Amino acid sequence: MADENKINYDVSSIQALEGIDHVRKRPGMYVGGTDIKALHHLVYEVVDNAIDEALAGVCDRIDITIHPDSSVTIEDNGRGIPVGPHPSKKDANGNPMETLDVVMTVIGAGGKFGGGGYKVSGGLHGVGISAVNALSEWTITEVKRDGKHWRQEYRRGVPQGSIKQIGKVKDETGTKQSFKFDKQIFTEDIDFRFDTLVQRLREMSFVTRGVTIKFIDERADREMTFYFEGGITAFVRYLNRNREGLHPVVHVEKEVENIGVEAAIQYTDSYTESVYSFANTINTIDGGTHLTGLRSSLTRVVNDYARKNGLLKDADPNFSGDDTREGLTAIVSIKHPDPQFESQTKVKLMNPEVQTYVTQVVGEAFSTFLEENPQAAKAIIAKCLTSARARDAARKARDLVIRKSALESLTLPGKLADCSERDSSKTELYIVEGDSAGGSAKQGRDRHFQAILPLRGKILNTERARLDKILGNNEVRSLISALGTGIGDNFDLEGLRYGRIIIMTDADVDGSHIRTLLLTFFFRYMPKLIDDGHMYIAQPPLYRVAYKNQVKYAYSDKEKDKYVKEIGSDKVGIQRYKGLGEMNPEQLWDTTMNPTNRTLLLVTVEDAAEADRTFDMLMGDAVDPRKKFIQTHAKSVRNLDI
Ligand code: 0RA
Repeated sequence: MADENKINYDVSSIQALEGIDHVRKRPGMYVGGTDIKALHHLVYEVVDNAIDEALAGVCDRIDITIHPDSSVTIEDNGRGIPVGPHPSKKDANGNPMETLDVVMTVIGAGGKFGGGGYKVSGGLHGVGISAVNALSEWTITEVKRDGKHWRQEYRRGVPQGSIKQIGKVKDETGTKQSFKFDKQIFTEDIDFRFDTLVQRLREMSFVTRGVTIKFIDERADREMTFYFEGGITAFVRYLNRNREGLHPVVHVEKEVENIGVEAAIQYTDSYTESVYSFANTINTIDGGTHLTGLRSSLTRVVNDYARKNGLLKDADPNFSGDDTREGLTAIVSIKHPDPQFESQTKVKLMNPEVQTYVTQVVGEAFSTFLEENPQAAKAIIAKCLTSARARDAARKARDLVIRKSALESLTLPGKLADCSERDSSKTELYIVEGDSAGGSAKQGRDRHFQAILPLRGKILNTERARLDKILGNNEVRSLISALGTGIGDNFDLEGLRYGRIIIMTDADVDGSHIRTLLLTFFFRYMPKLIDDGHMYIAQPPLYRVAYKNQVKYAYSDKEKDKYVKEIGSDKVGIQRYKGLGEMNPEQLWDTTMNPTNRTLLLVTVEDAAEADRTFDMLMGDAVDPRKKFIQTHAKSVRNLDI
């Protein structure tokens, strides 16, 4: 009997160690890899657990701090991770394992036991804080619970001795988790990005009402606090801060069959749709049943109202979904005890009942709003009418352009310096800002497979303009005919003439603006190019560090400092490249275009919502936030991951 137990005991602790080992060997299975996205995942995992406490109504503060050494502390005032002997898990000696150690080290045990309620951590990510612990060089966990203050330390997932009481507390409770990501795992030169975390934390606080999230970045001495009394209504106001609302935000919140449904809706004067969906505070970027429910109910309600009030005549067709979504800003946020997602990474909600409930709740609230606010209803429907007409006009204009560009594709744009290779899997198109850089690129390139298209000035501001206008723009037209794919609904990847499309702009404010404009254009009208991995951003060096006949190019300040140190600061000549135009053709080839030396940044729509909002901010009417954004980003352009 005793022997039998002994075997079981060993199994428990060995399981923990094997689990940790497995996470460290296969981080991809737990946090999606070892890239910058995976790195941020570590923070989200712990924050998700704290958010769960907030959703359970037992936590209203979460403080996140990035320290100068890039270790992170996440502190909440939730119930605290349970402390004391675990009811079933035993250690190698047959003694019960410490519960805190179980939560922190047993993979898959990190979740909360029983309890019901809404969860983020159990729902989507669910890898548990043990995975974060396993991928950290060290972790320090402090818990305040039952009047006691506890502390435990881990190294690469392994507990360092037993948990210690380090003090007493009055009635405070909570968890404080500090960890330093392990450079043995995250071997790339990556670090947390303030803006990425801000984005996520802001969203979480919008959809978790009543929680104050404070984010401190000690690396750069900046901090932000998020608290939105108004919840998602405030979220909509925030998204519309540069737009004109046609009516006050419509808000509805209801619980149906234990599922929380909340939506906030406002039509604006803009031409874009900004609709975001959340399930248990997770931004479901691929939408799902909650989003479908929201959209279909709005289209139905608007059509019903327009018919009933004679705003659509018998002869008029119904508004299409697109017509009723132009200028729409809306959030739908659901809280579900058992959310089903399409897969771990593709964030799409699948629960079918959610669509029914959202359609019901939103439909009822929005039709009541229209009935009670005829002025607003009129404005919304007028907007839908204009957009239906514009869409019609745009379709005609587009057909015309497409017919024309079929002819034009025989006559490629004059400023395109094409390559001789015809196999598109081997060819590259450099889109270059300005004529002088374009000249250097034309001379420096390998004309066998590299084509150059210089663009003059800034292309049209695509966010504010309609498709028909955009298509009329000369710069955009030459871009479209050079690519050969067509555009919008008529986009056809088959026609693509270049396997790689590389945006090459200066590393300054103007350059970053032009790059964003181009990305907006591709994001909105040729998203498949991004999805299929055809879009790249060239990485020209920032410095030339020279000593005698030794020359090195540095792509970051850090790298420049390294070279200067290697050679000796008194001897080197440093040239800072302010623009591509300062490089001669040979230098441009060596540093930025030669496939054997260059680095290209693949453009991925990792987070379409983030990209979209970045574009919104950059393209909106308000100049101030735009300036600020470009300036704070000008330096970190190399890390651009939209
Ligand atoms: C397990 C069980 C319970 C809470 C937690 C874990 C918990 C984990 C984290 C991670 C960060 N902050 C956290 N706060 C709580 C439930 C505790 C109970 O039922 O009292």
